[in-house]
Amino acid sequence: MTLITNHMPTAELQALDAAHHMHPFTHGRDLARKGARVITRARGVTLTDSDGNEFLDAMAGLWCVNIGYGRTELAEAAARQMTELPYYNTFFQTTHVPAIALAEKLAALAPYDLNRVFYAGSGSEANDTNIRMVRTYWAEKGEPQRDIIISRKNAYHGSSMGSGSLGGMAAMHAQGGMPIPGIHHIGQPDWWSEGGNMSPGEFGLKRARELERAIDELGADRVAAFIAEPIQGAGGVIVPPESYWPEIQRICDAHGILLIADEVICGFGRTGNWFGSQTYGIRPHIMTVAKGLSSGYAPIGGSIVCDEVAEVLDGCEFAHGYTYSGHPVTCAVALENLRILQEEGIVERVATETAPYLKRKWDALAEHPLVGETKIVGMMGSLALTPDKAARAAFASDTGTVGLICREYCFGSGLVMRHVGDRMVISPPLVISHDEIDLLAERAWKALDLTHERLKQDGLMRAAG
Ligand code: PXG
Repeated sequence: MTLITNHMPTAELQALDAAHHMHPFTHGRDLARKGARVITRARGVTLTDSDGNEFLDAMAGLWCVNIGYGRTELAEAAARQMTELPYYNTFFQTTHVPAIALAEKLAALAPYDLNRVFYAGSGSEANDTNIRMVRTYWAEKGEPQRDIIISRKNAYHGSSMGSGSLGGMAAMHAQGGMPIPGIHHIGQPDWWSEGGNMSPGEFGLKRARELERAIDELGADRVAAFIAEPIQGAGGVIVPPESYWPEIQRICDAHGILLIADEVICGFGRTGNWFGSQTYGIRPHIMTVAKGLSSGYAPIGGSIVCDEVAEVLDGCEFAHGYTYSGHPVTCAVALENLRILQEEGIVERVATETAPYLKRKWDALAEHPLVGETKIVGMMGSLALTPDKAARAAFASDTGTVGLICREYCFGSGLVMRHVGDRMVISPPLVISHDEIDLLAERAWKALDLTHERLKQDGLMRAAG
């Protein structure tokens, strides 16, 4: 049996990693110089590295380990399924029990008439599916010219050519020929950074109406769909003003364009409901899911599709699919994860107990001299770091300089909190306890203090001009 354990000194593992392993979103030479942090095990909300250091993982891995680490039931579900039927495909008019059972379960959990599932192996693949699906839908309806998908700047929808093009990350678009044709980006509802003198409500309406303006300019008969995360995750946990989503919904309805809610982060309890769409009263035609669907224990994604879109697609052969669409082992793992989320009442507990508690602790960080706004919905939150709260100022240093310093102090304080530019973000496992929330807040405060001291010493508490 191949057991992959921590069998070498950290430095040797780091050297091998640098020699042979190419990391996502990482400057290779910088990392090689420093050595990657080697994570060896995890239980509950706690990670352990190869030197025995422990960290409270306030990111749930990459926004995905919703039920927490170490649930052996999922390992057992995978082992059972691997023994029974490790693989079969869902092409060529075949199916299998795990794919059927999970699709039925997702249809029951998803709101409205989102009753059909197209499986993928990740969120990126699912969003690639969505691009082809909405364009094929309109072609089947006799409107093949409706091929433009509107998305937003600073959105994240994945890293493949299609999903990366839907995303609005400038650094990604600068490499490798993205975006693909037919994707149009409008502004994001980030009041803190971009709202100027407007109230959040006015700004939310203004940014939503950019969708209407884009539809008018591009031509209503050219627009296939609008895609957005209910709350932008990788963009920095940008919580939209209350006015934003109702106006987006009105515009999509008025112009008859399809609405895709990317629930890859917001889904499966993250916002205190099963889906972010429920938190915001959004009525999507398609929801993208991944991450929390299996709590990250196995790679799976999918598109949950409304009856009308599915019925139109039923009229043709949709020439699309992945070897691992509906992989039996990942479906079995996801089903077990959903059983645990449901039977243990984890989503309800987030809504009624832990999220309100976390919100109190999180909002108290606004008292810290470095923190401008705090934002939190359910179990996803952000802090905007600033040298001048009243002016909502950005730092004079390159964006991300301060965030990176803070992230390093978080690690040093036993806390995994990510930075997006100069925003700090959290997305802890949904099973985090009150005591662990106390620890999270204490460690975050300590890291902020250390960051503040360092910024003062280095002359970095200056606002951009
Ligand atoms: N949609 C959303 C909203 C996401 O957050 C994807 C799609 C793509 O999913 P896959 O499974 O293909 O990665 C994501 C992924 C970060 C970070 O640093 C965020 C993601 C992935 C990697 C890093 O915040 N989100």
